[in-house]
Amino acid sequence: MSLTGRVVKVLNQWYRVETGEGIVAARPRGRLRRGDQGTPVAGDLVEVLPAPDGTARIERVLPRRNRLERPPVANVDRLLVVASWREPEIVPELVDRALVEAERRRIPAALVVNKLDRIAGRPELLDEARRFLAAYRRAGYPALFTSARDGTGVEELRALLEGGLVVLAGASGVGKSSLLNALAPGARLRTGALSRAERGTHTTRHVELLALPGGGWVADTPGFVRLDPPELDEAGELRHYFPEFEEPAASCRFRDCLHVDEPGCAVAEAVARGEIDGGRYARYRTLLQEVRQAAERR
Ligand SMILES: Nc1nc2c(ncn2[C@@H]2O[C@H](COP(=O)(O)OP(=O)(O)O)[C@@H](O)[C@H]2O)c(=O)[nH]1
Ligand SMILES: [Mg+2]
Ligand SMILES: [Zn+2]
Repeated sequence: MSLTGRVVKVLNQWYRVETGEGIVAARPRGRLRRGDQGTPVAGDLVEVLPAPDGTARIERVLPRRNRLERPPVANVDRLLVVASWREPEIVPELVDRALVEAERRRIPAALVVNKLDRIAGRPELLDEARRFLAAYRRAGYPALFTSARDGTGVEELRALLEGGLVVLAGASGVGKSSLLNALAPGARLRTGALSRAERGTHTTRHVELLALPGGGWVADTPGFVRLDPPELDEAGELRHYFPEFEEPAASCRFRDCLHVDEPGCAVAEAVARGEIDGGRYARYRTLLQEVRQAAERR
């Protein structure tokens, strides 16, 4: 009799599947590897058939709600973009690129600026960081400060991650593993120095989901070090991945307005009035150009 479970770890050809009756080591049956969904990835819901030797065979990968490519994780409930304001210094472009990735894959996202303790005593930096977070809140993203060091915001973050499958993304050194250790004290993830997974080059398929104490799963990832523009089929798609543009865009003079220099652009007007954050808008324009240039090269 087959069971349904979730792939929580992928290592070479073996998959660890949490079935509700415990975790089994499973391998896909041969045909599946060329099947519609391709090979299973972490987060996949699968049907497994237990074998007499205690292992199991993956019979079928259930349809995916969504899928991230890097890291390969399916059925993601939230992409948590983690940054720090200092040490390392914030890179807004990375934040926006990660959010664009979430939007195009229809994954709800949220933003954390960690290491609050580093700037808490410096009003000018704190102000800047507050304004930065506020822009994302206005765009509709939950956005909060945390400090993995002193615990600020960790309970709020826990509430935000409730129950689902969360993928953390962010540059190396911002405190992803530290935050996970604060959320799941049993996890004892390596922090500080680059972990082996971060240095390795053959680790793209090696993803592990950690169980959160209150339920749910989280994937600590080697970080989004990618600065390349998203590979969109069409550059015009990009405007749909900045949620704060949506409402004003309905009033643009041209229906296919890209919100760059078109006359009667209601998005540009909203930026001029301060209703849309100027930094986000500027980064949209830069990213749009990059996406266009990348499309021309292809
Ligand atoms: N001051 C301070 N340091 C932190 C905080 N979170 C993490 N760190 C430190 O930043 C470094 C990188 O953290 P780590 O969790 O490995 O980052 P990751 O690469 O994103 O997983 C480590 O030395 C941590 O101790 C924080 O909230 N405040
Ligand atoms: Mg880490
Ligand atoms: Zn427009």
